Amino acid sequence: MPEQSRGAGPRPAKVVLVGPPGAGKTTAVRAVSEIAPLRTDAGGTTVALDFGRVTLDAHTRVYLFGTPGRRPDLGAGADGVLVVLDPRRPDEAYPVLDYVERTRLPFVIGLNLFDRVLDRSLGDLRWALSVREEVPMCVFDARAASSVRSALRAVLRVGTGATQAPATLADGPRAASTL
Ligand SMILES: Nc1nc2c(ncn2[C@@H]2O[C@H](COP(=O)(O)OP(=O)(O)OP(=O)(O)O)[C@@H](O)[C@H]2O)c(=O)[nH]1
Ligand SMILES: [Mg+2]
Repeated sequence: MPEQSRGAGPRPAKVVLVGPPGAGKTTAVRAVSEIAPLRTDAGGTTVALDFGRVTLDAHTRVYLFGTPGRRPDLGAGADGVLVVLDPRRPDEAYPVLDYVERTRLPFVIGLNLFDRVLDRSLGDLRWALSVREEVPMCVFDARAASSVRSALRAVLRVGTGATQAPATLADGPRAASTL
């Protein structure tokens, strides 16, 4: 980015959170955002978009858009997508995974632990979700800012790897984010 090389501040990135209703998208945006998140919930579910912002480091400021689980819409593109899933309910993930695959945007699957431990291996979950080996999966806690930040870093690594060097995709994000 030209602005970055001129030292004009952090590079803006756009990450969209998608996932079934109740998976933890709004929780994650609220946990990590440096600005008061726009509240668009009604009756416990998001009806418009969550919006937040987080500065990951001196070079990267992420604008977050949490889509309503009942009406996912990636709008005008993104640098990457975090698919937030409840690992106890893999069946609910199929429509959203299908949707994200079709956008061809880089994405990472974030399994929100809901205070639990995984009761099956990531390999089993990958199989249950029918997710390709190339797609990074990470376990995270939607209520913990540091955990959400790690998941966002994984998303941006995939975005960079997908557009610049396939080797990065294979060696970097998967190894770093797969627990
Ligand atoms: N205990 C616990 N509760 C959580 C966690 N993550 C989310 N929740 C709760 O689960 C409920 C749903 O979370 P939301 O973040 O609103 O889910 P969402 O993905 O935004 O759902 P929609 O807007 O309907 O698509 C809320 O009551 C959260 O407080 C978690 O890690 N642990
Ligand atoms: Mg929500």
